[in-house]
Amino acid sequence: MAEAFADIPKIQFEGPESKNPLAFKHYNPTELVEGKTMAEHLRFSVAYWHTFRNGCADPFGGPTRIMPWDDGTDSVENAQNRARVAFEFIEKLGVEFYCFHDRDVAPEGATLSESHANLDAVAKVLKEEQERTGIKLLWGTACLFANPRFMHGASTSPNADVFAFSAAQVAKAMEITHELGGLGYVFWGGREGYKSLLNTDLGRELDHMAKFMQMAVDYKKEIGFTGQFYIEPKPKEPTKHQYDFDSATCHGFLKANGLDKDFKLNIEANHATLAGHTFQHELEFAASVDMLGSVDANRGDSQLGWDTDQFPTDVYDTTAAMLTILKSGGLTTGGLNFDAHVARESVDPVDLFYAHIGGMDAFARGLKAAAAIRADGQIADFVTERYATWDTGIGADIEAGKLGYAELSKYMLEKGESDANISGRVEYLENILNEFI
Ligand code: XUL
Ligand code: CO
Repeated sequence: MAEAFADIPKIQFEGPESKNPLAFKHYNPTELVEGKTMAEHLRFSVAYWHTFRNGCADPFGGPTRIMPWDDGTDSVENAQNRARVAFEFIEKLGVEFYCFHDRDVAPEGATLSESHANLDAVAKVLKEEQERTGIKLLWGTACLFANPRFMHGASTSPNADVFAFSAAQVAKAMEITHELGGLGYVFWGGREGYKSLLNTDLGRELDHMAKFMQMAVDYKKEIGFTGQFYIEPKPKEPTKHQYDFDSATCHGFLKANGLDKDFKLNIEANHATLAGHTFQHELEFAASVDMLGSVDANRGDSQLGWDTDQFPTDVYDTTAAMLTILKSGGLTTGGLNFDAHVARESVDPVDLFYAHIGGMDAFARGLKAAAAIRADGQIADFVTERYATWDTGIGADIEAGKLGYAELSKYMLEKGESDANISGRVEYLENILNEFI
């Protein structure tokens, strides 16, 4: 097969002084940071759907991207060829992982069994390419949102047959993920939500979603798949309200249904901002309940307010994210998956390289800055000091569960007034952060 990116060399680290746009300035895969290589920390992944299936159509116009390797048909042969091109790209970029939905790697057939057969035929090529290159599958997932059958939802559809279809589709996607040695499997609730409460039995839909997840956990055991399950929170889009609104909502849902030990969260930056949170807030909450699993690395646009899925280039954001990731012990089964697409006007194949290089360098800078902030220790020391009243005396006794309202009333009535508060020093801390960026 002729190379699709013949005139593009393998991307190398050339350092901050380099002016070569096809080189890394900060991402040096073998450089050690806090005792691990950058590659081990960052675990980058290419998202198949955006990088190889998204022609960048928008509500006002059709696709613009130039993809000379794609014959524009829905044939299995085209899908297999595209898979080979994808691996050529990922290999040249020097990324270790990729992620896919069943329907972006292989065309949907006229029947479910035809779709299964198409997926098998493409998975065969994916496996060959994984073996040839050493590139690994970070996670697989199923597309339960594009086909009109999912117009009311998948597991939360009012149509029980659609629930059954979704289960069959996820079962197959999970089998293929297992077959390809996938490290995880993601549930993003596509159309699991509602457009109008006038036609929705919300409680019943949530029960159905819980049943669906329980069946997935059972099936995982049945087929011997040991990868990590993730839920990917998102508050809205395509529906008005998505049931997996944010990290806290997903945690509550999983906990309420006894599923919290079976899932971690896949936090997406742009989904966080759609929920009215920062990216770091979502990571920090997930970490606080031991559910920080993986990351869909992208960014939104503060002026647009929808899921623009842009490549991450904001070093403040990547620094904040890496601070939380390092603090929580790092990514283990998960990675930084670029769930991002090039701008509609960035039409050339080479733009795919610029986009990913930029994202990788932005996270490498974030990693270095976060490690330097941690080594400096001023911010962490400040936080420790801020909570010092909990380390001894009354605070330690409350944390240990030794006291109740009666004892605390007695304590405070005797004391008369609480000790003075100390300053939160927000600007002082922001200034320290800026020293490292
Ligand atoms: C949608 C989204 C998905 C998931 C996988 O907003 O982020 O691509 O990451 O289904
Ligand atoms: Co995503």
